[in-house]
Amino acid sequence: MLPAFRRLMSTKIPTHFKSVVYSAESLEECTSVLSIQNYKPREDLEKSIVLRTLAFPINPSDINQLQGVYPSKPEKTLDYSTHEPAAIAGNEGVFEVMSVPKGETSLTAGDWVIPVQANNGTWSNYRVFSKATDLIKVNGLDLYSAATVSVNGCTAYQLVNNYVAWNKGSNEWLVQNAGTSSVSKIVTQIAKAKGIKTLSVIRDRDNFDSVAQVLQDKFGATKVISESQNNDKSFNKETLPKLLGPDARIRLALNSVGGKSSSAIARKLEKNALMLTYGGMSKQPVTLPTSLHIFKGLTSKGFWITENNKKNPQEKVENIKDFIQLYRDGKIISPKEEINTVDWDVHSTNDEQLLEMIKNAIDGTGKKQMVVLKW
Ligand code: COO
Ligand code: NAP
Repeated sequence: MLPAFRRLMSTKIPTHFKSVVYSAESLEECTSVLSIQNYKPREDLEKSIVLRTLAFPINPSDINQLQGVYPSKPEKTLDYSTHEPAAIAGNEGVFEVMSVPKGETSLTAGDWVIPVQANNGTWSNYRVFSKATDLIKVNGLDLYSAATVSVNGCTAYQLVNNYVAWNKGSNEWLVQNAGTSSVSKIVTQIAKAKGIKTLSVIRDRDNFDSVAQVLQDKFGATKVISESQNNDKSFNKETLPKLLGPDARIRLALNSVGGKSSSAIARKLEKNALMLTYGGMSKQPVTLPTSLHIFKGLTSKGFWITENNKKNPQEKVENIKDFIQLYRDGKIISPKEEINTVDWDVHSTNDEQLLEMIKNAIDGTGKKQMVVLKW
């Protein structure tokens, strides 16, 4: 951290900030609600924790907020030189501490931090916090892990750890759909570190074999199957037991897709097991076979990290500590290669270019999109 600290000694505290803001929402064209605002922060910067942004990902929930289909909403204010009350977009990102008020000893210039809670607005070059307890240090992670640990890292950590009392050394499995997602890749690595096997379902594709190979070799997925295999009852009866091996128990299903895919992963569970739904990428309702409820005692529950963090912020602090240790131990790798980065050069990117970049990133498909600020 020393070089960052030295650099910051010569960095001037800014007088104006630049943020990506929105006043209204739009389901049809969510990028149309965004604008770039330059404004003088209303806080007394001498008495505040001033942060500069290093990177922020664009998550499905950030898009949901702009679409107006997300129940957790930031407060809108007139603080950003807008005519209508507005909020800064984005819910996570990694920041570097530039300065702290006199007497603040828990943070030092150069520390890397993330906000404890969502809705703080992260799509901005600088942010200001009044309390160090609203921030968590993430020193020790690389840029890409630090920028995504808050939402996807903690989600994966809690999905694996909080619901099933796993028996280490047994042939115990979790099944998950959207096996290529950022969350699923972290789930896979955390599960592997705990000795839990993962059956990852991914959508059919021409390069299925190579994608499955990467999920197995790089992230440690135990087996990868396609959605057509997931939905094929004879595959489930004949092939799957051979893939799983003797005395296998599939104890947990993690659903972030919905529709038919959710029925098919639920059908693989043992009796009295649990399916957690944490996303709905297909935008189809979660459908579950009646018999699973009546005859197999299935429990279907929702999972929302935002709500969990509100109820128990200390748990997030603990999760991050463990996550950093797993990263240090090489059990979780950087998602760098899985991310499409977009550079925001704070010295040369103009407002029009920045807005265009952000809009393109929101519309981007394939890899996770992340904006990286070049200072
Ligand atoms: C969304 C969602 C997960 C909400 O899903 P729901 O199934 O609850 O959505 P509705 O029942 O309100 O859907 C009604 C209607 O709107 C339906 O169309 P019809 O079947 O033709 O009636 C939907 O397809 C459509 N709809 C719903 N959301 C959208 C939409 N059309 C276009 N765009 C959107 N967004 O399904 C969703 O956006 N899913 C993908 C992203 C996702 O998984 N979000 C989970 C957020 S939780 C999270 O990430 C937490 C992070 C901390 C919002
Ligand atoms: P991501 O890295 O962007 O990955 C998106 C995933 O969704 C990919 O696996 C992609 O599969 C799949 N997908 C895209 N469109 C799909 C469709 N129409 N049908 C089926 N699958 C589709 O996403 P992420 O950031 O990891 O987030 C994954 C999910 O977790 C999202 O639903 C997000 O909202 C949710 N989430 C929820 C919480 C919570 O607390 N509830 C927290 C974090 C994330 P392909 O490779 O086949 O394109």
